Amino acid sequence: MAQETTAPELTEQDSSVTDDRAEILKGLRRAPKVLPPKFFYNDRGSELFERITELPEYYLTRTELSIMRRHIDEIVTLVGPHASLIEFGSGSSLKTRILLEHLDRLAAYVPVDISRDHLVAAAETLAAEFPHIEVLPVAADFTQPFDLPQPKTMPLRNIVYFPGSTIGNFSPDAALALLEVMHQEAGDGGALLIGVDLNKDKAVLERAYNDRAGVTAEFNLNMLERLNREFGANFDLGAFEHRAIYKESPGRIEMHLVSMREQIVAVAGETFYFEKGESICTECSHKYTLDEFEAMAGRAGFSVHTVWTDPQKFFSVQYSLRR
Ligand code: AVJ
Repeated sequence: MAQETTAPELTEQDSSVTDDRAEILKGLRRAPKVLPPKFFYNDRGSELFERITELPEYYLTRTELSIMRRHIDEIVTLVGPHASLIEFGSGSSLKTRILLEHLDRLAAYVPVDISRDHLVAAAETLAAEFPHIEVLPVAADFTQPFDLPQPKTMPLRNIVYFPGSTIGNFSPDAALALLEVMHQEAGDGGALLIGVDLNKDKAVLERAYNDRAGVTAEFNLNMLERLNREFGANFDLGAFEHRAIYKESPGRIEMHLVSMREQIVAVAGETFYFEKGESICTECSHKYTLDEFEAMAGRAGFSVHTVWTDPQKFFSVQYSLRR
């Protein structure tokens, strides 16, 4: 008999509508020019990111996955039964599946993402795969506090989950503010499970973002292609080059698109002048030491309980209790 499937019920936060076009123009008017990394992830960009995660140089995803797999029993024990798992991001990743497979009688799985369509699609897939878990997607900008839906079963505690070292995409100030939102959403007795990429040798980091196969370059340039298609831009993709460089302080990888010549580019009815060698910064990926991250989490009201790392100490998965 065919199993009846009902689409997960979506909660939508009526936050201020974010205007992508205005955000792009604002970034390009700045000196130096910037574009927010969230514009990487159209269909093509998400596909390219998937390929990045499989590159030999890109250690992050496979290392985080192996840490999760190796320590899942301990994670299950720490989380305990009847928790509500609140993922910041829409959670189509393998890491989320590991948790949904193993955690003990989850009261609910609550993915939170601003991209409504992506969120609904991912939630439907997971709800079908895990019919015994109540999936309650929330369409909201998770950098601002949002209301949690009420699961049918009362959760014993909230576990905020933020994998992938996405925290690294936020400046230290913005990361602290985001951890404060997580602290609020975790509530009394709650905890945070987060993936954090660790600071390391410059050569290892620069290789991870300058892969030999050129997939990261394609991923970076795809942002301009997207601007051409969706925002009335006329970037000459052959006149920009991908560059990823490590900056010591604060420890971070910066991804740039460098103009190979002097040129003028139109974007959404506005023109922008580029000097030869001038760049657009498309992403910062901050790398933390364990002490730095502990201090920041501490300021947001979390006490680090357990940190798992790989033998090379490249990446960490951290479990912090809400104070
Ligand atoms: C998804 C933000 C963790 O910063 O490593 C990968 C994105 N950018 N290669 C990262 C990314 C270039 C990635 N995060």
